[in-house]
Amino acid sequence: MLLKTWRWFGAKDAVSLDEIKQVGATGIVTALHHIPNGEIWEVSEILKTKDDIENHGLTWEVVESLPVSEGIKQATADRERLISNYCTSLRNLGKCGVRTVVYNFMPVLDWARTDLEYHLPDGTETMYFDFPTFIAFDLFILKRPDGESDYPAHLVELARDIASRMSDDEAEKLAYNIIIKTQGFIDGTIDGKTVNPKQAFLALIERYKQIDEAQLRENLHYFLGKIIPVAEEAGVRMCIHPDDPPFPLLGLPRIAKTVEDFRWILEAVPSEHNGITFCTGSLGVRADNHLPDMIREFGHRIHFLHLRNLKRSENSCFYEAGHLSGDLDMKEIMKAVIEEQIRRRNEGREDWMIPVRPDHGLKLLYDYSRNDNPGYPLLGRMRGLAQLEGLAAGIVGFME
Ligand code: DNO
Repeated sequence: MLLKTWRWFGAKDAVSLDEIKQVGATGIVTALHHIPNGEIWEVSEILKTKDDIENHGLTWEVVESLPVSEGIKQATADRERLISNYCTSLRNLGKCGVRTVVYNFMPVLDWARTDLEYHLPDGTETMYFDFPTFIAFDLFILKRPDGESDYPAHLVELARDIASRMSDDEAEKLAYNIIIKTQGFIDGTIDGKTVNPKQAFLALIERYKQIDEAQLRENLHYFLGKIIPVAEEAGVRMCIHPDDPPFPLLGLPRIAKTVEDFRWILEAVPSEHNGITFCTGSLGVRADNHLPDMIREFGHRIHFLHLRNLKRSENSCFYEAGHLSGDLDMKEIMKAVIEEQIRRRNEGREDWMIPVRPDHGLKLLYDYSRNDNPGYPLLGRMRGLAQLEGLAAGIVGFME
């Protein structure tokens, strides 16, 4: 009852396709990471990756991600060219039979964590987002001008105190983790090759001075208006990834974080091809996002699932917990997913199985001697996948 997938970062990934087969996944989630953002994914390049995957007895289920260039998010003069390239890539993916495509519309920064090596009492390691520490990075390390008014006053005071106690090395490490380490490998706007990354990052943020939530929504609407008809023709399902974390950072607008946001996105272009990547770990940071209800409401437009758990604490802080521990009720989430799949199957929908990947994982055992990307340890994800598979099997068993 689960279409089990696994994120693979291509030839550079320390986990090989042969190994992925052993963890029990049948589908691959990947992207053409070697092609710079904004350029066309040619059929020949898509086929190279697809053939490689299929030669290992696996299928390329999902593209994560076909990145949306900053020029599209900001609606610069270059936007038409960038959208036209995006549409060509979608047509090419459709021709090659790769039919589910993830993207996000987060300005400048994709996901954010402040500690990539947070130790849990059982000896495993995970990632932490500490909001005051993030604010310390923004206001006192990056020194973004006029940033204080973007955060509640009591958090700014906490941040000031954190910054005053941080050594230069700690401050540099924090900036490196936020700007580069968590971004480079997922095709973020800044990677290890950028000269003076802090300055480049500030310059990018500065470009959003005139862009508030309403304007960013308009830019997303424009983008969807152009690409969804192409996705329909190409037989490709688009699925937007939620903001992670689901609230504004760095004074930048974020528009994919709440039930209202997703209602707006789905209604903006009412097509099955305009869908969602339902990421429980992103959405679940907000206690006001009731995830099983959201699955029931948006189910027919959910084309991809990222399942993971987290533990929240005060001041909007959280860490990533094991897949079945933490504050999210994974069994209710899984039950809602299975019910949606059954509903689809009864309707005769060909895509009744929603690809699911264990999103992130705890670092454990042999993972410590490996060098996997942050959040993507081999064994931790394998344990997550096994837990999710067992949970699904149990739920289905009780339904029959
Ligand atoms: C991080 C990921 C995100 C995600 C993108 C999708 O681990 O969940 O980087 O891939 O936001 O576009």
